[in-house]
Amino acid sequence: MKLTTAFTRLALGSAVMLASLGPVQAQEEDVKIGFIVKQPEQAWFINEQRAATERGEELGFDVVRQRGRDGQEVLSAIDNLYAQGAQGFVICPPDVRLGPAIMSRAEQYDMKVITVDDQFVTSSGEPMEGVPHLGMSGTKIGQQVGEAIAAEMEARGWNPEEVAALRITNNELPTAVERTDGATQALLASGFPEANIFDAPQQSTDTSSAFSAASPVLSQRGDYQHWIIYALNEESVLGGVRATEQYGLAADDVIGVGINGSGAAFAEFSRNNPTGFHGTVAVSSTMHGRQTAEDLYRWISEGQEPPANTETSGTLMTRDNWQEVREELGL
Ligand code: FCA
Repeated sequence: MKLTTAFTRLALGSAVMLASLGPVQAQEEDVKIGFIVKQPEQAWFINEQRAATERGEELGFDVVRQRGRDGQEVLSAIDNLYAQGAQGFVICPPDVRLGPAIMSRAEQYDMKVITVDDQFVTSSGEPMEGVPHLGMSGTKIGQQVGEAIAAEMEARGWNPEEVAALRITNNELPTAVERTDGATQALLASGFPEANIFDAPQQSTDTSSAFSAASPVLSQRGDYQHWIIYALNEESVLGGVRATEQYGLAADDVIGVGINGSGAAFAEFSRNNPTGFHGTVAVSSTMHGRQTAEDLYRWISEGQEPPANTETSGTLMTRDNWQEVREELGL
């Protein structure tokens, strides 16, 4: 294993050398693709990669699952894929601004690329044209989050003037901005006061970074007893909910609604005592994994170009219906 890695490193050391080696191409009919994700430990991505692999088994192509937590890891994953004879990869990048660098490496190797979940941006921050993308329709799904929170506030008889919103943000990621903006729009439309919305910017899109971002905001705004929480995903909302627990707020005083509908939410709904995590807008990570893998396979094997942009929708999942929705979305 070590030897292979060393050889790979050596062989892939320079582009010039590669050009003279020629592409390591597999037989036409042997399709192998990579599936690279930014957070391989997150339930969403575990499911997405698994679904891609299963689609490969059904249609007869190989899927190599890889992690790319930063630019360096992504580039070595691509080198590695090339060395294995892969003809392309699906990727959810750790930073969407890496798009141009990732594409230039892929083009060197003549590999086809599809982005999933997080779309590449150009150096001026525009979505990168020419790379097919499949992701959730962030604004709409965000609006569903805002509507679900507003409905639950009303059900609990809360006066919006006395409620604070913890908005966990990630401004580097356009889909995250769309989602939290969508939720904000829906809340404002329901009569929620803008002045009661407090930002907690997170460093990365996971529970621990959301927890760290949320804690200081809660202590700075100690005068509010009721809190609503939203973010780009349920992992981050859970970080916020855990912060309210640590701060000493009761579950009844908190309404958190996430996005994804993956293992993290199922674990929360399965607890005996409800927490402040009220619900999540579930999107089919299974479909994201299967569809992008299949699209790439057909592109490689049949020359059929995937749609430029596919937007997926979501369904609200709460403690009451999560098992049905899970089944419906094949999660
Ligand atoms: C982003 C988030 C993930 C998931 C995905 C669809 O990548 O970080 O949790 O929501 O979009």
